[in-house]
Formats: sequence, C-alpha cells, structure tokens
Amino acid sequence: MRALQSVSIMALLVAGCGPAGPVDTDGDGLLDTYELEIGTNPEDADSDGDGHADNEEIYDFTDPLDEDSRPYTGGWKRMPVPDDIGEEGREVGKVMENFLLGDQFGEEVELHRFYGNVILVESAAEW
Ligand SMILES: [Ca+2]
Ligand SMILES: [Ca+2]
Ligand SMILES: [Ca+2]
Repeated sequence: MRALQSVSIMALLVAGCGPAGPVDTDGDGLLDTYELEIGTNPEDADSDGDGHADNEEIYDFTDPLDEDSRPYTGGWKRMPVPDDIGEEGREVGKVMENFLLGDQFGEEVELHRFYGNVILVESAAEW
C-alpha cells in the first residue's frame, strides 16, 4: 500500500497536479510570477537574446528586455548611479561632473558609478 501511495504522489507531481509552489520554468533563477511582473519571458532565460540571462542582467542593473543593455564584462564593480549625488562642480567638496571613458577592457565606464568611493583617474595621450 505504501508503494502504491508513493507511485500515486509521483504521478500527480509529474502530471503537474501536485501542490503549487514557486516555479522557474526557464531555470534562470527568477520565478515565473516575478518574470511576468517585470515583463521578461518566463520560458526563455535570455528574454532579449543578448547572450546574458535575465537574472544576470537584473543583478547587474542592466535591462533584460534591451539587447543593447548588457552586463559589464570588465573588472569594475558595477553599481547604479545614485539619484541624488549632490552638487556638481570642480571645487573641493563638490561632486565632479559625470563623464564616460573607455577602460582597459574596452567597456565604457561612467564616473558616477563610483560615487562614494575614492578613485584615481589616470589618462594618457599619444601625440
Ligand atoms: Ca525564470
Ligand atoms: Ca539578456
Ligand atoms: Ca539586455
């Protein structure tokens, strides 16, 4: 009898009639319910086809629905630009104006992504 009960429970689970629980159909680490909420495809781990899984993009603050928005592959810790960074200027105590530069990994890096950290910008030019 016990063996028969186990078989019945297994059949229900295989048929999808078992107890409802969190489901991650595409196995990308994001639950289907959450993916439907944010607009990504719960049946495709890479909704925008850019080669990066939806969860990877969300944790790296890129857009999983925009193929031109991809996780940074260089060596910098990537953080979102804060909404309020204070007054910009070049005087002591002000926040430097934002700018974009290419790094040694061939990626564009925005200065304000490092807000709150001490950084050294080293640049060189060939003439
Ligand atoms: Ca998923
Ligand atoms: Ca993607
Ligand atoms: Ca993307």
